[in-house]
Amino acid sequence: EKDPVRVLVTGAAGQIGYALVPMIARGIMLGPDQPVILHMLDIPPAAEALNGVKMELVDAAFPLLKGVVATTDVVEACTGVNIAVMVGGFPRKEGMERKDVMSKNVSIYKAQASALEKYAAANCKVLVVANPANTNALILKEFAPSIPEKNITCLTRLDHNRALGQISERLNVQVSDVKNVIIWGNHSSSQYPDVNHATAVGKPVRELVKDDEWLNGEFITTVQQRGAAIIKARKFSSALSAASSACDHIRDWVIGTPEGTWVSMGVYSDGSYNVPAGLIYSFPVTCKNGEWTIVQGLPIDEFSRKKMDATAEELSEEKALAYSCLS
Ligand code: NAX
Repeated sequence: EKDPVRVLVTGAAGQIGYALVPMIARGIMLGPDQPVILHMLDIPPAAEALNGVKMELVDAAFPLLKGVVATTDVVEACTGVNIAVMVGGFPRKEGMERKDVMSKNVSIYKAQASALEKYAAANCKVLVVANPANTNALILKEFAPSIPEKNITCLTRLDHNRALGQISERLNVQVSDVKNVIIWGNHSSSQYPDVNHATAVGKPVRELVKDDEWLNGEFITTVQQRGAAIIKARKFSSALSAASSACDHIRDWVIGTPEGTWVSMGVYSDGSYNVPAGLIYSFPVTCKNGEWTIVQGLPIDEFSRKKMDATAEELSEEKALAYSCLS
């Protein structure tokens, strides 16, 4: 039997946490033959709820689950973890300024970066889910300088999967037959869902849909606004789809993407596609041997260029705002 992998979930008493931890314990993130030890972190007001989640994990008797650490102590939570899924954060409340929310998250991510840097296992892979996801990941990277920048990512796989879902519904094909959509940029409504290189049942999506107006308009806004549509319908924000997409993100990163298929991940920009270096920006990536690589050489038309630049611009502003909270 394989040695267990230690997986940290922060914000584990929250909505996404509640959907995510059973998926991890069932092998959906790391595979059906990979034992896991779950580390769950939340803050003291949620300690009792967190303990309730731990009780349910025990009650579910997951064969792959070899241990559960449920704690409000960041050091205990981070110690020895191989994978860290950062779901905990400070949500925007009504009437709050953007800067105040940013400031709260900057201090959370700064502190958790230091704990991961000191106590996580070497080569720990980090996925930031909590919003503002790209900028939280950037702060985490800045304050954990000994963690390789390639190990720090943020979640845009939910947006990617939403785009696959929309194309599948529109064409009435299986979602598994749609591939190679791209989410460029920020996990926010400025993101650019791009189908120019996407295929369905092996044919270009643009040729099959035969409606550029829809693809350049309603399709894009539907994907961008999907989070808000879920809140309107459910009165809570996306949770099961976010948890499932977080598992997809880590699984593909660790196990690899299938030949000929790419996925979207928020990663540290090296300047590919003229995206400013030094931002955490969502790109198309392939993964192999536990490492992601940005897909190179895709032709970018003028429509795409504008949208890719606009979302980069927003990320640069967020970065500046985050830095202003540090001083
Ligand atoms: P919840 O409010 O249900 O849960 C968040 C949990 O984090 C709470 O239990 C809270 O006590 C905990 N927490 C707060 N500060 C913490 C800290 N310093 N350390 C550890 N835990 C802490 O939110 P939920 O619906 O689970 O969403 C979690 C985060 O995911 C939010 O920031 C949300 O905006 C973000 N999302 C990101 C998505 C993405 O695709 N990147 C999509 C879904 C989601 O909206």
